[in-house]
Amino acid sequence: MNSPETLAHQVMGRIDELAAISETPGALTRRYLTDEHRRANHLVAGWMTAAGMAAAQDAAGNMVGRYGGAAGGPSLIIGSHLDTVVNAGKFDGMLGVLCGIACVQALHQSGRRMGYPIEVVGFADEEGVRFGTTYLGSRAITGALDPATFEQTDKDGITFRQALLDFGLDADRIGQAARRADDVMAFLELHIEQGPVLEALDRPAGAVTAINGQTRLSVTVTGEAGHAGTVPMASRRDALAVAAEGVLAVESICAQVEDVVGTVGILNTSPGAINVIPGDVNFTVDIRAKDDIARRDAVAAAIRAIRAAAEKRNCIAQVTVLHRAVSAPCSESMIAIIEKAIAAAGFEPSRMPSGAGHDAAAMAALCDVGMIFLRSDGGISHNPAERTSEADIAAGIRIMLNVLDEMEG
Ligand code: HGY
Ligand code: MN
Ligand code: MN
Repeated sequence: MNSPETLAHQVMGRIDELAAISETPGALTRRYLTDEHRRANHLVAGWMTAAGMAAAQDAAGNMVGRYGGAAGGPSLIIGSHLDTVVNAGKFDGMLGVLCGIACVQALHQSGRRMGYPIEVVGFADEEGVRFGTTYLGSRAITGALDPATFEQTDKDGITFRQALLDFGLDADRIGQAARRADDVMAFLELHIEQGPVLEALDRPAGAVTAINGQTRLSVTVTGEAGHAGTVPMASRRDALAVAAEGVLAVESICAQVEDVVGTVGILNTSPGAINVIPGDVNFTVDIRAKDDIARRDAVAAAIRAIRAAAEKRNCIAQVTVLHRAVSAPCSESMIAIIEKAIAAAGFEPSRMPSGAGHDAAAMAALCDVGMIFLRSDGGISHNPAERTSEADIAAGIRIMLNVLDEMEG
């Protein structure tokens, strides 16, 4: 059987191969239901097949590899996502899929079958960059897609429904991707930490306790475009001034509450000329917290502040909720198994919450979930400088193989 070190070296090469599949040359951006998504799925399907799995794309565009067990019964699903943010790092999501394939490859090479089937899933859309709402691939698997979601549009006005059709899929058949709880033993996700904790502890891996809840808003402010030189300040309806006050309100509201974070990631202003008062602005708000009440209070306060800023300037602010996910606990049994697996690999285990969202948060609606975090160099993520070392990847593979053994019971 290949050693974890050999497998980690192979994973590193595959990380680079996947990173080359991008909508933007020289930077990594791979959104849901694009040609790049199709190409990435094709590459991953080949690796799944080579690892002894039967690979197939499901009705939502997730790439699923199945490795039978010595007995039938519910399967352990190992997975993470293959889509990326804009100008992304190359480990976020992909590392978890590739480590899952590597572990099955190790079993296959030694002719070993676990007592349960294993499925490795490359989820099609975790970041939610294209349609604003996240976990579309994993929510298709849990059967939790709201019909209204299919009418959400991307920046070009293409609906999720149309994009599925363009990709060769059908919104009306996406239910075929859904799994029954009886068919799933548990879900395991290996993911980069995307934060500084493991590096500060000088540990390669940790067990995740819970995934923070998140609310994503789209805010449209309507004022009145006007001449920058002639409209008196007192009579302006400056939509960008409203948005600016809104951005600072999100920052100050979230900074006041422990464990609540808030971000305005996108802001578009129109008409966008140096000598024209902005008449229309659209911006997004992303607020997260471990505690769902604290998150909801912060969201309500931010919306109140944005509306007050609009009223003060005789503008209109429309707020749309793009996505809402409650915080998702990892199961105590999976946390304990992962801690044991980390210790068996020779490392000091640690437990930690996840400020980042993950498909595990969606899968928690279907089954017990567990997450292995791997150290992020410098705690950097959602940035091309994102990196996890080959040695830590080898540790992650060793830990994941230990988890598979522990799951034998
Ligand atoms: O936004 C997140 O937390 C994740 O990267 N989707
Ligand atoms: Mn991400
Ligand atoms: Mn991710």
